[in-house]
Amino acid sequence: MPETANPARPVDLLIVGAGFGGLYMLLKARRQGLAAQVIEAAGSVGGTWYHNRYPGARVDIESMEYSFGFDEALQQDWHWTERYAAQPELLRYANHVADRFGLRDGIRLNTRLAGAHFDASAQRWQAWSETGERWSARFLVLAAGPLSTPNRPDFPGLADFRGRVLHTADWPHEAVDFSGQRVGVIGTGSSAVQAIPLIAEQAAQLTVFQRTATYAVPAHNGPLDPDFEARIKADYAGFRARNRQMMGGFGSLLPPNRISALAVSPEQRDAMFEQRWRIGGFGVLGTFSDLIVNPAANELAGEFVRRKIRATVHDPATAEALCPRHPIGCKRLCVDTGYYATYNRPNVRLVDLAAAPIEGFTPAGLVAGGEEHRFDSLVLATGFDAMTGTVLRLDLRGRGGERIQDHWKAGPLNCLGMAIAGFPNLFNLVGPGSTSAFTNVIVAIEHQVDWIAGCIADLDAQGLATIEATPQAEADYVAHVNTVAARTIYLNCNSWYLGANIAGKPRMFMPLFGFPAYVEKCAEVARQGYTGFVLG
Ligand code: N01
Repeated sequence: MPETANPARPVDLLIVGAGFGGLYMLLKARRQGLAAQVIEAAGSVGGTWYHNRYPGARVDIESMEYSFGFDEALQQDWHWTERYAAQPELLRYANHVADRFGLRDGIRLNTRLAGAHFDASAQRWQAWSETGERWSARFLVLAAGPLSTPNRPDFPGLADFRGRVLHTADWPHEAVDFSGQRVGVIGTGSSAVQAIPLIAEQAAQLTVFQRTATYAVPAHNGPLDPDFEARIKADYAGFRARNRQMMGGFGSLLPPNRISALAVSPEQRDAMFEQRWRIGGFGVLGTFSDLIVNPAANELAGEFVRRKIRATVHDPATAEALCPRHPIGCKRLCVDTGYYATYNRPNVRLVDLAAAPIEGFTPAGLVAGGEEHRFDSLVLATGFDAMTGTVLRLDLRGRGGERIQDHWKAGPLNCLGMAIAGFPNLFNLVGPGSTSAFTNVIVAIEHQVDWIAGCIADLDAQGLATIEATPQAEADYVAHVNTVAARTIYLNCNSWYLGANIAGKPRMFMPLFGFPAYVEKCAEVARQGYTGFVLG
């Protein structure tokens, strides 16, 4: 810990990050009479929706679901303009929440946490920022987001490229104008799928560099239907409660799906896929009960989407290159507006890196498969060092000075997707082991924040100072996450869920599938007096 002249400010909770997680944690802590401080590296609240400003950035869960449910007046008063809200509206919503609940005076902006050490004698976290502020906190809540450290692959020669380089997750605040430009996009995940159709409309020429083809289902976005809004608002609490019973914490309005894809005729199957395709969004993956657990059923869904791609994309070679071969849903499904059709434009070209890998950059562009591709601007849509990247950049040390980098050497060990053995009184919000990646993340955040607040209240009621997961509980929990994943198709491809998108990252399946069972598990641990934890 660096020596600074600044005295450490004592707080009950130091909360890192002012996205949806940090905002709700601050509100909850204050309502419980705790002194809490949020620190945020960015210049405003909003987290993900502050940084990800690329063209087309919007949520892929319906706005009426992707919003806080903890306050009836908030959810009644707020009006979303579109079925899937765009980034500016989501950022306005985060700011509205900060203002409505008077949170701003508890948030220190432009303040990046540098490190935190657990002081076992004082039973407190001693934390400091890159700008020298210090805090002494009973509890440390990391709410920095599972997708907050952009992945910038180490392409040979990239520094030689003379054009502009942008990253979707770190997009400039001023408008970027691609008019008349030749643009290259590397990556075809969710960010790229949203950005590509809009960049293609503006740029003179767009070249997309694809390493793995992606499955995208239509969003059918549009203005929010006022009748639908009124219907939801007539019983918003009931709607939220029904969504919490769903595997992903959303989607309770979709038609029931209790049958196997293998139990119906091909004609019936296609009709049912088609029905979901017309509704749009992630519901396509829930057309049948077994698409995520049975590879044969999954293959039928994958083939349905491949047929859609072939029917949409005119050039047969491009269509074939766009057809994914891994199980659908194994990498996060993308929700699109005109993604595949964009490849019919005369100014768009797809380069299949599987056939022609990137060899290196030149001042004018990049060389792939022996051909030089020239462009004025390059967009890296290469994703994130997900779930661990942000935490592993900290100087975080637990009991006995153990470094998080050592504790997580073989992968991000955790208990209940929140706690880490040897790191008492630390809660990692929507991190490894949580259901965040498979859940409407706001629902996941609300659940974890409520659990953490309840845990602190229980400790305070009993006059206890610390809570710490045991190494055994941690090992058991990580085994549980992996056992659940092994019953699904999620281990059958290279995804960021597995850490497989980052060279050298330990391969460990990080998110837990199944929100309702997770909620029940957390509740049971608390009910039984925090089994798997040592209270001190
Ligand atoms: O990132 P990604 P993202 N050379 O990791 C490619 C959420 N999100 O920012 O598949 C060449 O999905 C990589 O290729 P491959 C959502 O949870 C939500 O798009 O690894 N290519 C892939 O094509 C999502 O899952 C929303 O072979 C390289 C792409 O870059 C998560 O964020 C919108 C490469 C990265 O795709 C991440 O999405 C956006 C290399 N060295 C994001 N390295 C919505 O709510 C990587 N790639 C709508």
